[in-house]
Amino acid sequence: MVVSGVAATAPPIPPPFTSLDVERIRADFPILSETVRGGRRLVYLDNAATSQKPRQVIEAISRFYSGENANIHRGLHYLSERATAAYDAAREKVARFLGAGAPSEIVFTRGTTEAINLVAQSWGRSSLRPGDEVLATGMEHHANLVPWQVVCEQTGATFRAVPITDRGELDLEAFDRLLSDRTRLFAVGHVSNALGTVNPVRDLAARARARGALVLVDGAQSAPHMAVDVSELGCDFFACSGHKLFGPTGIGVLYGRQSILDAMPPWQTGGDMIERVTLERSTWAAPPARFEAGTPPIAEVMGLGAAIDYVESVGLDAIGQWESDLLSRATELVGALPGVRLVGTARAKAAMLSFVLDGVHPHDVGTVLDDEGIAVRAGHHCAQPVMQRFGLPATVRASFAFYNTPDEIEALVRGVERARKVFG
Ligand code: 7TS
Repeated sequence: MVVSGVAATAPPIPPPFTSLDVERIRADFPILSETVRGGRRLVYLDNAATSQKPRQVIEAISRFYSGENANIHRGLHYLSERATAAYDAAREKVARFLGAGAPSEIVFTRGTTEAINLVAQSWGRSSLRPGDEVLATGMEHHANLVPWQVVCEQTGATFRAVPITDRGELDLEAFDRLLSDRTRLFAVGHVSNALGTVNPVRDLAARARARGALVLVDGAQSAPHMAVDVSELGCDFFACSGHKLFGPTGIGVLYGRQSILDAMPPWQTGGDMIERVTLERSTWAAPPARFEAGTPPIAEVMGLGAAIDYVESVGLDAIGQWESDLLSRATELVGALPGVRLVGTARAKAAMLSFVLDGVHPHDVGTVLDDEGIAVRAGHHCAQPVMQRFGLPATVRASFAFYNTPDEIEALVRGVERARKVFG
């Protein structure tokens, strides 16, 4: 097979992909058969920003609003009881999906960002002191940096970050140097959204916990692509977002080790999170209710449950294998294009490709690709320290999901070639 537009020096096409019935899977995602930009077939390669939704998720939300809508934990009426049972069942499903010890270790949040802010403002604000340190890394999304900087300012603790190497891996020697008995919490992304690096979190967590630090893993970019087991990772907190996991926006998850959640004060207060309220004082419900003040995003929780069912029906092993094949092919073909420099060449990578094209601004590459119906993200990816580390204003990022195909990678390759011809 010849890929049109690819230089004659392009490497040979690798052997056929592992089997995944990708056409059947794609048929479940209505948006993937949409056309954009005047009739172009949509090539959706912006999955790290948000993933598309299968009809099973869309229908679960629609079914809830059409026939089951009621508030939870309040009414004794039929619909409320059913909604409450379904909400609790979804929490059990998430607990199982992430390998938590019990559903009470799962707090529903609006997303990864809110989950991390919850830990920073509840645990961090109540227990950090001057002299304490919070250690993050130089490859974190702003959501796993800024909340720690803020709580360090509020408490007088010190914020530090593990530097990254030229390949986009964590500098493990620096990690060992920075980790100390003063480190109270280590906050690390499982997968970098700007570089694709998969961090060795199990090993890092063991080292951090051995020094007495808590470990928070930002799993926004890992949960959609690989099997996660928080007990195996050995972390104390794990955060992820429903909308990157083929579920709806507005719902995310915080896993917290039970004994730690039990000792944490509330962050937001109001209905549903109390044990008893008098006009003089109030006491708090046990977790997870303590951290879910107000009416939660009930329909979104139903959608998240359906998304987990869907992902499990495809199988995370099959997903991982398919995406690894996509990544290999994209790396070979895009990496071989004249003028392309890949940013982030870690030995362990998830299925995304960050790159720059010599002499062409990433936004211009994004615009040319968009003209062809190809959706990528061009920018700093909410990871400005990563851009600073590599001396770049931005990169182009193509991020894949299990419904992407080898044909779509070839479309990406043709699009980048065109950008070079137009602007180069
Ligand atoms: N952490 C990581 C590693 C992320 O990639 C993101 C979002 C977040 C946290 C925040 O997630 P949220 O659901 O609370 O917004 N990442 C991206 C991205 O790469 N492009 O758009 C959003």
